[in-house]
Amino acid sequence: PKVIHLKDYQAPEYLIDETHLTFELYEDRTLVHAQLVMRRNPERPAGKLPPLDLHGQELELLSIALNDRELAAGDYQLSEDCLTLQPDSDSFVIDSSVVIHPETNTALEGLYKSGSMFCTQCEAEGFRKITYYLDRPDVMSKFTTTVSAEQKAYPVLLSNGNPIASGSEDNGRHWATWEDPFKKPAYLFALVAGDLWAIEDSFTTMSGRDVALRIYVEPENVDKCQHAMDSLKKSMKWDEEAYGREYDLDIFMIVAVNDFNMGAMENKGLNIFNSSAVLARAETATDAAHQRVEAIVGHEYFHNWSGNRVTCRDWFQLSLKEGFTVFRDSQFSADMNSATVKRVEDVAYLRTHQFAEDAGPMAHSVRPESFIEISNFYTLTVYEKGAEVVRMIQTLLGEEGFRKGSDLYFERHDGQAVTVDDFVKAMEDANGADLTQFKRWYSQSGTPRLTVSEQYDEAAKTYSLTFRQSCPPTPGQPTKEPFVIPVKLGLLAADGSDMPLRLQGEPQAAGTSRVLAVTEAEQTFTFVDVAERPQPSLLRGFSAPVKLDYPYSRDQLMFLMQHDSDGFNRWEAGQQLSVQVLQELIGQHQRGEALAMDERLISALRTLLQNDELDAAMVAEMLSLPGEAYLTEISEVADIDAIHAAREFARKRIADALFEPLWQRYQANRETSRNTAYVASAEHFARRALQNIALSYLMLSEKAEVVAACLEQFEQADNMTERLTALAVLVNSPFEAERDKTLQTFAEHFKDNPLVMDQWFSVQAGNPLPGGLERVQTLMQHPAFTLKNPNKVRALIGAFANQNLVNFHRADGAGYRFLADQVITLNALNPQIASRLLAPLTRWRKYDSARQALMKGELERILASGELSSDVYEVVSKSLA
Ligand code: HT7
Ligand code: ZN
Repeated sequence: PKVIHLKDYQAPEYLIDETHLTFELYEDRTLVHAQLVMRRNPERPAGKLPPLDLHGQELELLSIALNDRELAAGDYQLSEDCLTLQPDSDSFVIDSSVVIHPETNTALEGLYKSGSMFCTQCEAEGFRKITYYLDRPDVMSKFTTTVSAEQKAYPVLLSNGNPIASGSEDNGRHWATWEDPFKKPAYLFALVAGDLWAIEDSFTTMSGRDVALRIYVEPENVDKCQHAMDSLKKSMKWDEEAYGREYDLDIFMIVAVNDFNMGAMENKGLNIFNSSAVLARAETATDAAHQRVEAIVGHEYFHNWSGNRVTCRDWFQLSLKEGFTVFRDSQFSADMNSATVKRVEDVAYLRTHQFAEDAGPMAHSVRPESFIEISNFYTLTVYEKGAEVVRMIQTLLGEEGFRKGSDLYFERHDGQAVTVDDFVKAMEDANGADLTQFKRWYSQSGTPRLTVSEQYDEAAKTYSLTFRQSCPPTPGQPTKEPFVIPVKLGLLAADGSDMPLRLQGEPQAAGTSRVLAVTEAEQTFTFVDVAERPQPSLLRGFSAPVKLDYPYSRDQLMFLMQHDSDGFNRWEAGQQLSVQVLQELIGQHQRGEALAMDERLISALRTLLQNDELDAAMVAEMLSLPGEAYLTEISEVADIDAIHAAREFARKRIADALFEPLWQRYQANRETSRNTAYVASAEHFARRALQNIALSYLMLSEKAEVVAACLEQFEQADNMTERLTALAVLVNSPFEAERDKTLQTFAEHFKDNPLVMDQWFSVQAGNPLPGGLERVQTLMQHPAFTLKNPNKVRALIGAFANQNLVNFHRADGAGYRFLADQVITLNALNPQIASRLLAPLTRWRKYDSARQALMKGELERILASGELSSDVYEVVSKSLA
C-alpha cells in the first residue's frame, strides 16, 4: 500500500469550476452522469499541458467525453483508482457516465443504502466511489445536482444548497434539482432519497434573513426530533454571538440515518446524521444521549464556517477544521450546561483515551506527516488534542485576542482551502504575537510530562516553582523540542483563600489566578511577597494536555478538594487522591495482602455528600472513581485483575461507609424525579446524575430495600436515564432473577427501537461478572443484532472490548481471539469499522508478557488472514512494527 506524505503536497494541475451531476436511482444500480467544467490551475507552472488524473474507485465506466467528443478506449487509461486522459486546451469540459451499486455497498462510504433510503458519506475520499473526479479538498467547485427516482418509494429527494426545480415523469418517477451557490470540495457533497418525514422550523439570522430548518427522519421517529431542532436553533444563535458567524443558505437540513460509520457529517446545507446523534426524547434517550445530540448538532452546524466556508487544503490539515470545531462545540456545551462538568468530562475522556493513543503504536502529531489510509486519522489526537491546542492558543492570547484572531481567519480565508499554518498566522497577525515555538504542538506527537518542584524561602517571603518538561519518544520521533506549556495556577493560603500573585520583577501583584508560559526544558518562576508557605493549585482548568507530576500529599489533596477556587482543580484533587488510594490497593492485591483502604478518601467524600450547597453534578463527578481504563493508562504494566479488584473493593468500602448519606440523597432526588416531568436541562441532568451514582453504590450493599427501590425506579421512571441505570445496576448485581426479568421486560418493550436496543446490548456487554465473552457471543445471535450496522457493532463488540476489561483480557486469550475474528469478518464488510474495532489489540505493550504474546498473535493472524483493506492493514502493521 502507498504511503502519502505531507512533504509531497502539490497544488492540483487542474480546477473544476462547475460540477453538474445527475443521479438515476434504481433498486439494482444507479447511473451517475457528471459534467465537469474545468480549467488549468494558473498557480501551477505554465508549459505543456499535463495529463489529467481523475480519482475513481469501483466505478463501471459507460462513457467519457472531452469537449463533447466521445473518447475511445485508447484515448484514456484506467486503473483501479484512476482515470487518466490528456486535455488539449486550458479550459475544457468532461462528461462521464458510470454505474455504481449503492444497494450492495456495506462499507457505507460513497452512495449507499441505509434501510430503504439512499444516502451518501463522502468525507474523506468517498466521492471517488460516486464518479470520476478530482477528489481532494483543495479542488472547490459549484455543484448542481439532479436526482431522479421512483416517486412512491422515494418521495423526498435532497442534495446540497437550495431547491431550484422539480417534476414528475409519466413512468412513476420524479426528479428534483438542487443548486449550491457556494464553492465546495467533493467531500461536502450529499444526496438523500427516501420516504422521510420532516419537522420544520425557522431561524431569523442576525441580519434578518429567514432560514428554513428541517429535520428528516423515518416516519416512526418524527416524535423524537424536537430536542435536535432546539439544539440547532441554539447553535445558530450561539455562533452568531460567540463568533459573529451567520448562516448563509435559505435552508438547513438534517437527515437521520440508521447505518453510519461516525456520528454525523457536515455536508453543506444537508447534514447527514447517525440517528443516534439526532433522536432523543425522555422515554428512549438518556441525559447523556440528549447532551450528545446537542453537542453533535452544534459541532456539525459550526463546521459551516470552520470547515465549509474555510476548508482544509489537504487531509494532513484535518485538525484545522476538526480540532477547531471540537473546541467550538465544547465552548457551546459549556455555555448551555455546566462549564465545569463539561471540562471535567472532556479531560477525563482525553486523559483516558487520547493519552493512550499518544503512547501507542499509532501515535501521530495533530498534523500527521504521513498516512496510508486517511480514514484511520479521524482520531482522538486530531479531534480532542487538536481542540486542546486551540484552547491553549485562547489561553495564551486571552478571549478577546482569540476572537480577533478567529475573525481575521474567517475574513481572510473565506472560500479558500487552507492550512494549520494559515490559522496560526491569523491568530499571530491579529494579536502581534509570535507562535513559532507553540506550533510544535502541531508537529510533535506524544504527551509531555511536566514535573514541578517548589521552594519556599520563609525569610525572603519568596516562593519558587521549577518546571521540567520532557516528552517520550513516539514512532518516528525519538527526540522532542520543548513545547510552550501554558500553566494556569494559583497559590492557596492556609485558610483556603487565593493569594495575590506577583512575580519577581513585577511592580505589583496581578490577580490570584494567572497563566505562566513554560517554554524551556527547565524553567523557574519566583513569586515575591508570599506571606506564608502556600499550597499550589497547578494547571487550573487543565490548561495544557500534559501529565502533571507534583508530589502532593493526601492531606494537601484533601485541602485542595475543599478550598481550591477553581472547580476543575477541586475535582482533580479528588481524582488524584483516589488514584493514590487505588494504586495502594492495587499493590496490596498484587502482593497477596488483605486489602485495606485509606479512610481519608471516605471522609472527603462524606464531606461532599453532606454539603447540600454544592452543584449536584459536580458531587456526582467527584463520587465517580477513576475508571479502569484510566488506571490502565497510568500503569507501567497494567494488571487488569488487580485494577478491577482494587476498584471494586474501594466502591464497596465507600458504599458501606456512606450508606446513610447516599440513601438520603438517593431518596430525596428520586422523590423529586417522581414528582417532576422530565426536563432536558443542566439542573435536572445534575439531580439525576447524583441520584444514579448513589444508586450504583447503594446496590453494592445488597440490601432488600435498595433492590426494591431499584425495581421501583426501573418500573416507574418516566425517562430512560433512570430506567437504564436501574437496569445496569441490576445487570451487574448478584440478583439473577431480578436481572433476567428486567432485561426481558426491557427488550420486549423496546424491541422495535434500534437505538434503545443498542443500550440494552451495551449494558450487558459491559457486565464484568464472569462469563462476559459467552454472553456477548450469545447476544450476537439475537435477532436485533447485525454486523452490518455500525451502531450495533459498537454497542456490543466495542463495549465489550473497551469497557469490560476483565472479561476482554481473560488470561486464556479468548477475548482477543473473539475480537480478531470480528475484525476479519468486518474487514470485508466495512473496513472503517473493522480498523476502529481493533484498537484495543494495538495496546499490547501495556500488558504482561503472556497477554502481550496472545494479543500480538491475534494481530499476526489478522495480517495473514487474506486480502486486507488499507484501513486494517495500516493499523495492524503499525502496531506490530
Ligand atoms: N467531518 C465528519 C467526518 C466523518 C467521517 C470521516 C470518515 C469516515 C466517515 C465519516 N463520517 C463523518 C464528522 C465530523 O467530525 O464532524
Ligand atoms: Zn467535525
